[in-house]
Amino acid sequence: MESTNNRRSFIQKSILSIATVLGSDVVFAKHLPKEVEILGEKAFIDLPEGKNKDLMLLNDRPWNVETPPHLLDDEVTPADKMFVRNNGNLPENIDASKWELVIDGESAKARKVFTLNDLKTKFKTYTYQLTLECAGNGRYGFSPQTSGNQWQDGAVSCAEWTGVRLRDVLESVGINADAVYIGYYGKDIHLSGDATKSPISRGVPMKKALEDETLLAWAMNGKDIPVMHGFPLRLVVGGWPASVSGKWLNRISIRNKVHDGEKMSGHSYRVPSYPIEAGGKIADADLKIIESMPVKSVITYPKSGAMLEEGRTLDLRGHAWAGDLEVKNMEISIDFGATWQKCELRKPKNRLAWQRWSTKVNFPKKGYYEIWAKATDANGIGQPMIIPAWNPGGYLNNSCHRIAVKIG
Ligand SMILES: Nc1nc2c(c(=O)[nH]1)N[C@H]1C(S)=C(S)[C@@H](COP(=O)(O)O)O[C@H]1N2
Ligand SMILES: [Mo]
Repeated sequence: MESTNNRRSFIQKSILSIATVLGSDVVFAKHLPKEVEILGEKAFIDLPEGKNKDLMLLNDRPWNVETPPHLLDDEVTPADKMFVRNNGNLPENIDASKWELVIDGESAKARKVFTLNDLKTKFKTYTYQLTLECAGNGRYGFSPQTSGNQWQDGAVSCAEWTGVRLRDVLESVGINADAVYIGYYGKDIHLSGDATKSPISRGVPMKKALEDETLLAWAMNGKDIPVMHGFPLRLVVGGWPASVSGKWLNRISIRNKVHDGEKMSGHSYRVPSYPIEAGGKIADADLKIIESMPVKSVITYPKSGAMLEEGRTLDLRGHAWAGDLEVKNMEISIDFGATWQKCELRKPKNRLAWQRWSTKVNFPKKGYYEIWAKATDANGIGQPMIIPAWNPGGYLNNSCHRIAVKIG
């Protein structure tokens, strides 16, 4: 208590003596009750350059910014509305003309270095629309709260990525029969500034690495990848936790064991291999690495809080995705899950792209309603209506997205 009081009186004093915030006068500083802290500088932090102003800032060191669901309404997520999840600081002095990608590792037949130009000219180019969802999306829903960014519903994107197949590049180097995993390394900087440490270095098993849609991409939505999202080269692995899609990519190791890079162990991107009680403890050995993401959906129109005239039909829409699988059914409910109405559901543009869904809703009378959305994957597994299994990292909350609307 005492230290808080000291801090408060310090702030109070500094207001009265300086009476400015970011060079502006705190005009009514003398009226501020002693126990109240001014909101101050933190209210004036800008979003990263080029981002839509309605994105939500979770952290600026490192950048963590999420997209409110109604801003995910585009079929292909544009750069200005794409969530940002950085574990470290941005790389400095990026020079695409000198950028190199090293392929190495115990299970690589050789160590080879590729320039961006090598990648662009020596291999066939592919474009896929790929869903990238942070495994911690929805973390805010868990109770007790788990540490990490308290993402709500918007740490997901589905942009169009252009590049070469990781498979083609790895095969040109040569893969030994004992290969188990690939691990990526990027050029971003550890928050401590320590150049020997990597903020994050994750990977996927060979089977996922060698899929058609796993890309080494240099373009997003037909343009250079924005710096925030990995310029000039990014690994893009759709349907799995977005943390395996390494940004500012400069090395891939073909490993003869499960990759042991930063954030591959402990609670990072791992969940209990058997259910535990909320807040419970579990040994590291009983945590397993998250692979394909679970089925999920989002309502992108209207925005929660919409007011509609009585008697009007509402056009409702959103997206649904299911990790490595396709979504096979989409339903909505306006009566808290008592009954469900089937929606139209489009095929994905390609494997691992989200699917557009839409429907028309009529409301029986005026009043307050919630619209709940539920997707079911090709294996018949649907989204839970309430928060799924608690886990120490707060991952994989794929419960139904809901919005509130008022009629009349
Ligand atoms: N090099 C590097 N790659 C990274 C990260 C990072 O911090 N550094 N964050 C990962 C995580 S946890 C996520 S969710 C996605 C976020 O991608 P985005 O910021 O392009 O939306 O990038 C992944 N790739
Ligand atoms: Mo993430």
